[in-house]
Amino acid sequence: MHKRLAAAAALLRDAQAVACLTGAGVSAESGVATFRDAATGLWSKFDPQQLASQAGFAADPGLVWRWYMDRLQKISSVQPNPGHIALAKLAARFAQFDLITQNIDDLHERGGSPTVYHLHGSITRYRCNRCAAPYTLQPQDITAQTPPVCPRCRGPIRPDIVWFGEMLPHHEMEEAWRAARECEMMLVVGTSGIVYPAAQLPQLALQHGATIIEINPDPTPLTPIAGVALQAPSGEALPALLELLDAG
Ligand code: BV8
Ligand code: ZN
Repeated sequence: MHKRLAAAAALLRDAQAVACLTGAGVSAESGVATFRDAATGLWSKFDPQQLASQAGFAADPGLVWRWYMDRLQKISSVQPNPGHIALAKLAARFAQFDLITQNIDDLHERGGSPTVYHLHGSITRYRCNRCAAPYTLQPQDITAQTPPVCPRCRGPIRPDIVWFGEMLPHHEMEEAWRAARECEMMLVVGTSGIVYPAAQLPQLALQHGATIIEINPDPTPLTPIAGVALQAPSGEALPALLELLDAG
């Protein structure tokens, strides 16, 4: 592992433009279940892909609302881990650094990252599922058994995130695709590389001549295109990378 860390640090040392794509794994050491495991405990009998969809919301709005409120309470109760914090510090070392996340939590922001492109939206924002009017969550909504109703059109309120089958936000996609084209190095941290179109970004970076550094304890469909695969938890690998770069 040390040899690979040194190789990754050597590649990053002279880089000017770096991009980073993160997935649920970067928040795992904060205690937030990864998406593949989001259906743990009482949710284990549900398929997250079913719940994270218009069909799932239409079928049982209360169930989906409770699933998100439980995840919101979990996210609000945990802290950014050393991986989030090291990533924010690493970013400051490069002339250009773009952080793109598939995560809906705000742990990158709370870990010190100033600009985060959320390809799949954020659980901190809410909107009407019918008229798309933004909605400010009220304290009583957190424990409600059914979604709040839109003050404007009485439609059901939902988190401002991207469900399966829904389009990704235009601005974030533009920025992420720009970053993938411009970067010399792309860090791919804590993602199973299964969900599209996000999973296309490492391929796009590679096509534009970038080198991919993957940080994931397990191999993924992206591992074969990684120049360096650090098979370790991000909460350990990212601080170790930062230390090597600081050592000069
Ligand atoms: C769209 C918000 C179309 C919700 C999410 C067949 C083939 C190809 C594509 C498709 C297909 N069938 C359907 C599709 C499209 C679909 C898709 O890709 N499906 C997949 C499952 C095949 N994509 C979509 O529907 C997208 N929209 O395509 O629209 C369209 C076109 C035109 C017009 C209209 C519509 C929308 C996708 C976004 C869905 N929303 N999230 C919510 O969170 O509730 S995605 C969801 O899964 C997560 O948010 C996350 O972004 C994503 C992937 O999960 P990961 O982040 O990778 O997490 P995962 O648990 O999978 O893996 C964790 C990894 O971490 C593991 O590798 C693990 O080893 C590692 N790890 C664990 N611990 C650590 C660690 N790593 C480091 N350190 C550790 N400590
Ligand atoms: Zn409405």
